[in-house]
Amino acid sequence: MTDMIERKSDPYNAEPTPGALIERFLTPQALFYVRSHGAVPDLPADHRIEVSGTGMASRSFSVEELKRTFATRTVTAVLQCAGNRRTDLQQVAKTSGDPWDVGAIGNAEWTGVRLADVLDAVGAPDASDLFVAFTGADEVDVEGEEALFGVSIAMSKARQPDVLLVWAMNGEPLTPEHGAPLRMVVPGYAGVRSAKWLTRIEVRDMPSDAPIQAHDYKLFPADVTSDTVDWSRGLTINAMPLNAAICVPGSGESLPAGEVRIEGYAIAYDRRVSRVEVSVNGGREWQQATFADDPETHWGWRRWTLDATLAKGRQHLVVRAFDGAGQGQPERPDTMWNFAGYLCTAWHHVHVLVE
Ligand SMILES: Nc1nc2c(c(=O)[nH]1)N[C@H]1C(S)=C(S)[C@@H](COP(=O)(O)O)O[C@H]1N2
Ligand SMILES: [Mo]
Repeated sequence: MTDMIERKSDPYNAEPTPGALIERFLTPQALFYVRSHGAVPDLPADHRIEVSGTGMASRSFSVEELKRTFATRTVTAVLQCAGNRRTDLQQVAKTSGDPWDVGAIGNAEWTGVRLADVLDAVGAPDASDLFVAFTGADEVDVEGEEALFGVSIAMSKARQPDVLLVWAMNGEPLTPEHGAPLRMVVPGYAGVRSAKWLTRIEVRDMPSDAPIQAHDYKLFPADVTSDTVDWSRGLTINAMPLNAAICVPGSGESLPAGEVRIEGYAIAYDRRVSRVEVSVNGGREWQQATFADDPETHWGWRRWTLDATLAKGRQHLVVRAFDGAGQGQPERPDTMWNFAGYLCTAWHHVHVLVE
């Protein structure tokens, strides 16, 4: 697909071109970034999901049984990889991880059943010190450690009504690369917690000890490197921070002089985006952008536009967003550099040539 930029061929990892990403409020599956740590498993239509845990009987459900047993719920939510915009951190200094630009994010309408309903049906205890772990059918390699994909979230998040076991995206069945036949969607959290190819849900008194949970997707200060890292001391990346990016025009593009429409996205999750500002002179002066979307839930993104007049020459565009508490984004990526290249939320810059 020409609108997708491959970041790794085996396993296939790709993001859409920024221009294609920003065309629609709901990102079509074919344009939705793919982040897979291993090969896409081939699961049968009657695949069963096992639910078990401390102090409860174990039970299994096919996707058909889930549909029949529980109320269907649809939620519009952004899914964003913690490595989105890693290229901006890699300009500060080398990091590990694939070089995602601004497209390791998408906004979709997810349909499934509430994890809370499934937990209630199997008699899972609702204690705040418990965790819910998810296992995928894919074998992954984390720094030489081979294991099934596994992650976990706290019971308090697991019981939020928008946390779903999902079989459809934008009203279509999930495609294999996005997790068919069933995946988790944990709105507001880093994409990694939304396990694809779900095979097992387990209530535990500890977080998952799978390598993806224990030895990956953690945030460290700048003085920690891959050689010195003690994974037990990192911040587990769950709730995602405020972010914004310019998608049109694209970085390095040549444009005719005159009026140009600048477009992009902003996302603040729980706090909702309150304002987006764009500069066409490298951050000296700012203009307020107009929102193109006003989603019903705060999990959805807000695309924005700004019509500006650009003079001939090299021009430097910048965006920054503010959340519902009036809090903005940090200015520079060097203040947030970390060796694995996670959570780049600095003001986003795009350089263009106006002719
Ligand atoms: N089983 C499994 N689930 C997974 C992954 C994976 O490699 N295997 N990748 C995670 C990561 S890091 C992200 S960002 C999202 C990406 O979902 P997508 O490929 O549908 O965009 O899925 C998550 N769930
Ligand atoms: Mo991710």
